[in-house]
Amino acid sequence: MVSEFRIRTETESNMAKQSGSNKSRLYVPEPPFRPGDTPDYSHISVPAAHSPVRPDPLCDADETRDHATSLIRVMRFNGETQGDWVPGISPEIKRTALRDIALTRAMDERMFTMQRQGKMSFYMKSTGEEAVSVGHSLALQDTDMIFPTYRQQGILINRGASMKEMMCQCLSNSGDPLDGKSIPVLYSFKKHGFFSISGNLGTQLIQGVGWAMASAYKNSDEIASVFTGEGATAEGDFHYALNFASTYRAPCIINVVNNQWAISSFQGIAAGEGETFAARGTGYGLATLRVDGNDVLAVYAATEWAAERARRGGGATLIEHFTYRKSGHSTSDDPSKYRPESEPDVWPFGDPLERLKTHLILIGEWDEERHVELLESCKKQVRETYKSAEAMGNLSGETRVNDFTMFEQVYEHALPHLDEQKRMFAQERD
Ligand SMILES: Cc1ncc(C[n+]2csc(CCOP(=O)(O)OP(=O)(O)O)c2C)c(N)n1
Repeated sequence: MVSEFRIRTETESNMAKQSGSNKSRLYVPEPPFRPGDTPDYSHISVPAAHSPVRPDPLCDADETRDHATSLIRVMRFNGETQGDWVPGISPEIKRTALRDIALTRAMDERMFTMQRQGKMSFYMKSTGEEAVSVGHSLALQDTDMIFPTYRQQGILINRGASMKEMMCQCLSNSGDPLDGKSIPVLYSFKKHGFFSISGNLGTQLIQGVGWAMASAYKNSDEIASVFTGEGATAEGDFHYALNFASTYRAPCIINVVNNQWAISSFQGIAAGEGETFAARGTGYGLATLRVDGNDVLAVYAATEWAAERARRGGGATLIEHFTYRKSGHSTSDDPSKYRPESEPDVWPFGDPLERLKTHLILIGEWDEERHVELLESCKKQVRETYKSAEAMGNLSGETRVNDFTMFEQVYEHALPHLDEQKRMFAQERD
């Protein structure tokens, strides 16, 4: 079954018409819109917040086949909730989600601006897709292990990681908890169950599934949650991970964050034009869910289902979070070169912060005044934290980094060639 929410391009149907020529032709997918085009997503049918039925979390994986091609939604655009995926969470938790999305966004904004001012070398925002990490994190236990990509800073915010330490790493200064061993944004927070982010895409997939297998071997009830962008599903690592997760019923959740773009390559380049990314899981016999990633309550509900399944011995679930990357890929990217500038504004699933705010106001648990105060307090917190982080140095000024840490902490025992390099380095410094 082909999803009604997939994005089929003009080129694809033209190619299909030409197939009568009996000659093979190389097909290179093209995104539906390029700079200068007026993006029009009216062909994507956005379902009212109806949801496919919520099966028992221990159902046969086969019962989730249709979930791989439909879309779990809880919140309608007018803020009403409906369907059997509505999570039973308190207004307090919903307000926590609102705050964490707003805080993540405020931090991203500030750090992007500071990179532009030369205070740090690099930064990556998660604007538009914050509900995926925040909603997901809220539905897990703190002891569950996260194997993230570089766009799940919302999980660190939700788990209460030190924003100052995150900022110090980005500033490459003396407060960097990793002593300069990882670049900005590629965080590692052992105490928050947040595995070291790798610059090499996809490595975390097999590591996360392996961790989950070990957890099951030890009869622990801790599960792993593994993330990838849709672009990196084109890598072998993704398929190895699915194969192992299915074979050994590893207690994990494999999250594909489909934000439509992998730098300048649209999702069709990772074979997103045909079947959904969720349907990759079906092929491996995994339970699969596809969720509106801009609907934080739907993300929460899907995660809660998959976590229960994993914890109770039902094995792994693949969740596709259908969302949109509003900002550039990173500070090194210029999205106006490959997509219309208005595309983020016309994306038909709205903005996650606005959608949750509308819902909370509708149920009488929020108002415009409190919302303005929230945004202001997030900005203030970020501003003040940044100030104290920058007091420990930045890239354009005195960083006060202890450069000798580059020789430490990687190997358990000293190595002669590193000792020699350290000695030469010290001589040059004198
Ligand atoms: C093995 C590997 N190949 C290529 C790259 C370069 N690269 C870094 S991010 C990226 C795009 C990834 O897109 P996606 O997986 O969709 O995640 P997103 O950035 O959209 O969150 C690419 C190609 C890399 N870092 N590692």
